Amino acid sequence: MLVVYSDIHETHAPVYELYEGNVVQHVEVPDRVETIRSALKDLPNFEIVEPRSFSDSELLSIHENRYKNYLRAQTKSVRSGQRFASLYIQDSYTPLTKGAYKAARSAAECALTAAQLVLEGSTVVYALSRPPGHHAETESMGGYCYFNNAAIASEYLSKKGKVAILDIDFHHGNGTQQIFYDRRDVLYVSLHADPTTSFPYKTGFSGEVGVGAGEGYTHNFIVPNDSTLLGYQEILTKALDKIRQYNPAYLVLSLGFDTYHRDPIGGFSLQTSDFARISRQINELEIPTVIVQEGGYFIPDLGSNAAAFLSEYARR
Ligand code: SP5
Ligand code: ZN
Repeated sequence: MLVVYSDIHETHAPVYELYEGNVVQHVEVPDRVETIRSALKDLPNFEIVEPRSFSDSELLSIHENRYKNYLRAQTKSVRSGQRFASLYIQDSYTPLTKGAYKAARSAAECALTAAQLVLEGSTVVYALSRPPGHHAETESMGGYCYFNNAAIASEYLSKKGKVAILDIDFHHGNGTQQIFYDRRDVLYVSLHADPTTSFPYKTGFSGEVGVGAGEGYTHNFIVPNDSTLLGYQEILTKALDKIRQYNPAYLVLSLGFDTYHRDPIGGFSLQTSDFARISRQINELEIPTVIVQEGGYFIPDLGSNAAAFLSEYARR
């Protein structure tokens, strides 16, 4: 399996976030991706490749030009550490750092490269993107995300055939939902925690099903907190049925490991071996797949969780 990775992400190192009145250490740190990379690099069946470069037009197929320019200009003037943007921002968790624009652009290029490789005939490619993307909306950053990597890859693939996005990060992908809410050529299916009590606190309810031409092409499945594999797989089966009915040419998987039982900000109870079972079930779809890394913050076990999940695919 090809793994698309660039070390540019290291220049984006958030220091703190503001959470319920406290200044807390940021969890979306460079070590996340480095630990996954080093777990995969020694395994057979994995090959790490650099992203290709893309012009701005792919990025601008999803994001507004003025938002992109703002992010570029504002990050340039951060000297060290971080500050929060005054515009285009959803929350107090997503700081501007000196490297945020470059890293986010490179993360999108990892996802685009993975999509291109799938169009060239690979059955599955993994974009080890960082920062993550699924909370980024057309014109705003949020939830540690700046550009929506999975949405940019999906848009790229949608030129060639119908795309289904399956989002299994712990949090609802409000950005991806917003971007494709009125479209029927890209299906969005997400499993996540109850937004009443979990980030993004605004979208991801089961009544949100799309609008206009996109009505019926968004599906939100709320997973109860403390769910273990059995309960999780029951819901996943329903989500996968929606994808089968849609019969897409391509699958984009937004993959988060914040569903892990030891994750510091998640609330489910999945174990490392459960990730192999979950990926086997998704793999049964047998659709050419771009996997895009989203969240997952328990760094000591991120490498083994990624290896457990991806090894099922690498056998394909
Ligand atoms: C991509 C992704 O998983 N984004 C998640 C953003 C959720 N951020 C809101 C929760 C912040 C909790 N931070 C508290 C850390 C306490 N150790
Ligand atoms: Zn998440």
